[in-house]
Amino acid sequence: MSDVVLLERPAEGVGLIRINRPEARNALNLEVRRLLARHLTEMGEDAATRAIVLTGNDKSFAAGADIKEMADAGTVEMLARGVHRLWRTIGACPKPVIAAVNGYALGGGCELAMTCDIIIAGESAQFGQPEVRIGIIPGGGGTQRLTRAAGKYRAMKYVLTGELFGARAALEMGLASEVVPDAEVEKRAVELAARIAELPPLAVQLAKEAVLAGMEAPLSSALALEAKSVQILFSSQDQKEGMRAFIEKRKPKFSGR
Ligand code: DAK
Repeated sequence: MSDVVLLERPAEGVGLIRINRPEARNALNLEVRRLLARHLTEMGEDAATRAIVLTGNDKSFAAGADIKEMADAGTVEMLARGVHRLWRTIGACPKPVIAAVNGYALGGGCELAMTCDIIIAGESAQFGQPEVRIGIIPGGGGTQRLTRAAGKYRAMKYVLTGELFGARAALEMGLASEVVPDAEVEKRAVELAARIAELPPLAVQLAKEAVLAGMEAPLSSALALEAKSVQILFSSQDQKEGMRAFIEKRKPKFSGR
């Protein structure tokens, strides 16, 4: 069994996926990407997993795609590897995914963090899209997701120069959700995931869907989607339970139905 990606269950309802190639600063080779796609798909289908934490180690979340693995590849080979499909699988996980970032999140590593829904960064984390320095451009969503998070002028600065930026800058430009001391990154991510795991899963899933689908739609369509989603939730048991519990001043018991 390969151990380049490890699975843990740090709290009730929380699955943790750990990238484990410390000798390569957690560079994302094909094996790691395939395992990430597989585990995220499986956790997405597993009723006992309500929220997911994706992390690396204290030196690196992920230093990007594995340069050694792709340095000699041609276009046909890159197409055949289907890396873009793996990225889509990762982004399509229906459950909330929280990136717990310590150390480097560069290139494909920064893009991986940006496919997550929440980013918790350690104070000394370093983000960046340095691909231009090695003759390519971001290929896992960096030109688009960084621009949507940070705006054209900041994104352009980093995509065109390949310069790295720290956790505070990431927070300030809307890329990180929170910055915490390095030693607390994983704990904080698990704490947030555990809190989400206690909430009614259908509402959580539709909330994620509405935010993501809405980002790609005109405002009127996005608002219509949001309205339909909230209407649909009125046929769930958890909506009845949540509202009754509020009125009866007790803790709700959600069933996921
Ligand atoms: N790939 C392969 N090996 C890497 C690596 C990487 N991205 N990053 C680090 N390593 C390896 C180093 O080669 C070194 O290996 P040995 O020499 O010990 O064998 C080991 O990890 C330790 O690295 P350093 O000695 O360099 O460690 P430092 O702490 O001094 O520096 C660093 C850490 C992360 C700042 C530095 O290693 C670095 O700059 N790494 C490269 C960062 C980078 O350029 N990342 C972008 C990669 S390109 C696509 C979609 C997406 C992509 C491509 C295609 N399609 C849809 C087709 C994505 C592309 C990328 O991400």
